[in-house]
Amino acid sequence: MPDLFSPYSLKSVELRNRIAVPPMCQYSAEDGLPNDWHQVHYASLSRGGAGLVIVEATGVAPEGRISPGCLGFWSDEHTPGHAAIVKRINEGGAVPGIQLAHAGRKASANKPWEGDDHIAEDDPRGWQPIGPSAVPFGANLPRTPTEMTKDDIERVKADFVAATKRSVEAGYKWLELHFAHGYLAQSFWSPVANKRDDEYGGSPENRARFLLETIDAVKAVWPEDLPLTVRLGVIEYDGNDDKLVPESIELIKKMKDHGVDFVSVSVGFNTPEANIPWGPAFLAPVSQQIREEADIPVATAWGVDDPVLANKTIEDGQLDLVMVGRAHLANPHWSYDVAKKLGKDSPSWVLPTQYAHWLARYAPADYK
Ligand code: FNR
Ligand code: XEN
Repeated sequence: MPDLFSPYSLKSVELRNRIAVPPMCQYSAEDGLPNDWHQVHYASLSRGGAGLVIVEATGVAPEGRISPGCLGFWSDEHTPGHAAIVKRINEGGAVPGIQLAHAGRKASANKPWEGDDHIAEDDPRGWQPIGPSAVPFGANLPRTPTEMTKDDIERVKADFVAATKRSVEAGYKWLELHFAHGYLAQSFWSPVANKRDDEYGGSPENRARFLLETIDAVKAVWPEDLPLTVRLGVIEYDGNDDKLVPESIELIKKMKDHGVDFVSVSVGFNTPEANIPWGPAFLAPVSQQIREEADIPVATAWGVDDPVLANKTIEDGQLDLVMVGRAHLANPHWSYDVAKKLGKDSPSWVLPTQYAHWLARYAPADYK
């Protein structure tokens, strides 16, 4: 029976354990370009012992960024910076992944520490967001998006394809399409955000169309032997989940038929009117349901950072990987630390010598 520290294989990729660092925006780029911050941040996360490090939501187009500080991959100028991140993640022993994203109606926002709200319409730092329909998210993101034309849909799919090709070139080995958190693809799936009356709106089959077409387009250029994954919000906690959850499971079955290898299960965040039952591993039960009913490997994040609980979700067959985000920001060596404490550290993935030597000789109490 695998545990948190058993290796995990998917297609040609082998992770040294079952801990992944999920994508976490750093809001620290200019013009989408990775810089020193990103190099240090991702190197450190990889050295900390996780099996997989997924680089933050990376805009496939400038207007697909959440904020002006988000990473991008819409031009060849972005490739060297991403290749350097890949090199650093590889050096630390984790597998390098990337999340490709389009923020849709939630785009053009201020950085969280500068307000987290939509940039004012007359502010030249912002831009006009797009979405499936001219329906704003509301709350702190009140801008009404422009309803996408068929040409817009084709253009965004082409942007995903171009960014995927560049991701291959940069050396990423795990691709996650950001179909969650109320951003563009998630809002096509959402009956709350998608009010279209053409073949991209209405029935679940139509609301799935943009997502499945994007998967097909990306799959054509992503290597067959590498994992093609999605992060999908399968649940909203807005009172309509009796319908949405079974529909999401049917969608995941279709995604699997279209070549998706793995799902990171998350929340839709399509409406501010949700009542989310935050708590330890609260998405583990629905993740397990998806794992069993859609017969696809799954991960989830959101409070799976208690070591014993994280281990149990793997041992009980609820999850294939655990995603541990904020705990890795608090302690980039979280994975190593947990392994050490559970007596599971392996000679093949110890801390770098520069640290390990001193901890072995003059260890603080925790490391003895
Ligand atoms: C996030 N999250 C997130 N999710 C995502 O799919 N793409 C992203 O780029 C980001 N960015 C991001 C930035 C920051 C600073 C945080 C804290 C979170 C959500 C993240 O991947 C994860 O789901 C949550 O942090 C919940 O997991 P933890 O932190 O409870 O382990
Ligand atoms: C709806 C917010 C969920 C958490 N976050 C997710 C992000 C960035 C901000 C925080 C994302 O998915 N890019």
